[in-house]
Amino acid sequence: MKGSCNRNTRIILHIDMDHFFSACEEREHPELKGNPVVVGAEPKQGRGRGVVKTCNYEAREFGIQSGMPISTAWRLCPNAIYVRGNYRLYKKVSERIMAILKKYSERFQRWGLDEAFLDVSLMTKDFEEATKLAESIKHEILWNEGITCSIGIGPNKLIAKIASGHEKPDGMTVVREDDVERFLAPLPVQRIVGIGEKTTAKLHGMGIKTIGDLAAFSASILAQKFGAMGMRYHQYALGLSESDVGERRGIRKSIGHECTFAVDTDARDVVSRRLVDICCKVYQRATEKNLLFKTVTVKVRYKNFHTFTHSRTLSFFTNSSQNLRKTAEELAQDALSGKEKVRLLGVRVSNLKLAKGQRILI
Ligand code: TTP
Ligand code: MG
Repeated sequence: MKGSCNRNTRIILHIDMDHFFSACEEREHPELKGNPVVVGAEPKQGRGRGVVKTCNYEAREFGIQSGMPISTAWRLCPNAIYVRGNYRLYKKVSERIMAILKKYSERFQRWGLDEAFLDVSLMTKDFEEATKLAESIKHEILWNEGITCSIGIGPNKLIAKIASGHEKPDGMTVVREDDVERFLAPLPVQRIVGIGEKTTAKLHGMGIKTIGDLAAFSASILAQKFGAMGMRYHQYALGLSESDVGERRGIRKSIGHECTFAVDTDARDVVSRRLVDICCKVYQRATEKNLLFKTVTVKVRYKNFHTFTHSRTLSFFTNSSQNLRKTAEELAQDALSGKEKVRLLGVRVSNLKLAKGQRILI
């Protein structure tokens, strides 16, 4: 490791693999390359159910995107190559990529299967040197694993993460501290991590479309509308984030599982049984990771695609399967009181904490 420098600015890299699942498929089956490839549920000539997990950039040109019903993907591009997921493969490739990344800095944080942060402040003297290091990372991953990634470089995790998504695929975006405001201002608010569909709609209703609009907005009004998160959104819009890079901060903020019924159903016993199965899966994954949870969310998507999510935060952290099941059943009861048939059911636990007492932050 080279000597540290007397800069105050941190230099953080965010590495995000491009179209990860489909890239792994192309790597295993090179004949797929150049064709639109969709990973997800079986399309069954457009009658298939379930969703697109991801797709390569050729498929994205047809308008296909992750989370979309597989039947819509089929309508958009029936000639795409549709593959079911091979999670064992994705996990193996992910582990090898993470091992490569870890060599570059001990300040490393995995973020899901295909993303990671690296703090390279101590080993690079400026952003130019950090860019060279990022180029080496890209080459090493491509050489060893045959897949590309996009890297964002910034003075904190927030900026690095937004930057890595800026020039996908195979991108490299460098945002120095002096450029932060200019870089963020024109971007849509939903590029900020944690601003999802609902918050975006609310912000649009307030006339806030871009990150620049959000930065210029009154922090106290945002706090009135969104509580503590409002203040945080404002800080993020100004490009401010103190969060450190480190495994201790946790690799996930929630654990969930969901499934689409083979046929839409309003049979209460079928839905109830499926809910219990899903709870078991979530419980198993939480205990494997030694996690306690406090918030339970149930998601119900109806035949007409309207989707309701109901959450409850308990007054205590728990890892009890009974607590999970009971809470999920109560939440689902509210959501299943309508007459619509159910298409998809999901359960998620969040507000996680390691059983030994360590708090998991984003
Ligand atoms: P992402 O990094 O969000 O997507 P991506 O790598 O496929 O594409 P991009 O080039 O835009 O980064 O997610 C990583 C993998 O996680 C993705 O390949 C599939 C999986 N995934 C799901 O299983 N469900 C989801 O809803 C999303 C968004 C991703
Ligand atoms: Mg990715």
